[in-house]
Amino acid sequence: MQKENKYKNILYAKKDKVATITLNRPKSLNALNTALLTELRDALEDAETDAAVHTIVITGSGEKAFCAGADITELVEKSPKEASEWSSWAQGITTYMEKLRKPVIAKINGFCLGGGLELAMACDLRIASEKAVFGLPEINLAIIPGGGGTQRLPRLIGKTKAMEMLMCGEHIDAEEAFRVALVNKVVPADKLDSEVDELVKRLLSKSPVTLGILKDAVNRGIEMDLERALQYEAECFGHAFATEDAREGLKGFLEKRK
Ligand code: CO8
Repeated sequence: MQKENKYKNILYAKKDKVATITLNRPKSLNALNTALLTELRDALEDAETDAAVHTIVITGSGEKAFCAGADITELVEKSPKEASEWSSWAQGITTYMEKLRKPVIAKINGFCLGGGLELAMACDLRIASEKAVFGLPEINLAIIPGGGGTQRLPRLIGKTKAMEMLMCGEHIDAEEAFRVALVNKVVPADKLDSEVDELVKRLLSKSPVTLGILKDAVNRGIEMDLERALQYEAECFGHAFATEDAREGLKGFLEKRK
């Protein structure tokens, strides 16, 4: 565990191969302001480049929220040009997280709205407390999502339900989020930590380099036409074979070792 936390808007801890980033503005339900997002980017870069980190967990502080979206007190001041530039910049952070070659888990402990859901959707796996609430309510402010929400939501859950969530701006509960495959699992609030720990344990048993190749194959391939995507999978299959871990994994099976 780090002795000092140099950040003001997030908590960042590294322990047992896991980097945990906690969005930490509980008084505003962990709303994303520029300072928080800048710190998030910095922590993600640290976690990506630290060879001792295998898996990254992102969560929110306090009982109530994972993240209630972009900080509206900051948004209200933006000109159209500034809003567009800020959206591109914030998208860069979610895309960075999606592309970095380590598993990223969203541990969703409460409200997961707007930019908060956009952040969660750029993670690889999402585990939610049964108290969690999801939505892209931007339309209620007469704006639209700008952190990838109009694009990642339909890709994740299909256009029909995504369009409903985007156009009506209503919240859905955790059970509904699971039903539409927006989250991987829903658990009682008091089991959220242990459930994520268990998932992390399962991931830690996998080769980190191969997980990175796998993540890249899925995320890049899904944006290609099938023919090109299958070619890309074959290239990635080759990359996996170039790793020590694959040699050991294949031989280990034949020699009846784990
Ligand atoms: N921004 C700023 N402050 C917020 C935000 C927010 N998004 N959400 C809540 N807060 C503040 C409240 O103003 C309140 O502050 P105070 O105590 O000083 O009055 C405090 O947090 C607690 O909130 P509430 O009193 O409202 O708590 P409730 O339990 O009554 O309601 C809700 C909780 C339903 C979550 C409600 O706070 C709410 O609707 N919040 C706004 C949600 C929203 O509209 N989010 C979308 C914002 S726009 C956006 O995300 C665009 C994304 C752009 C790109 C992002 C890049 C990743």
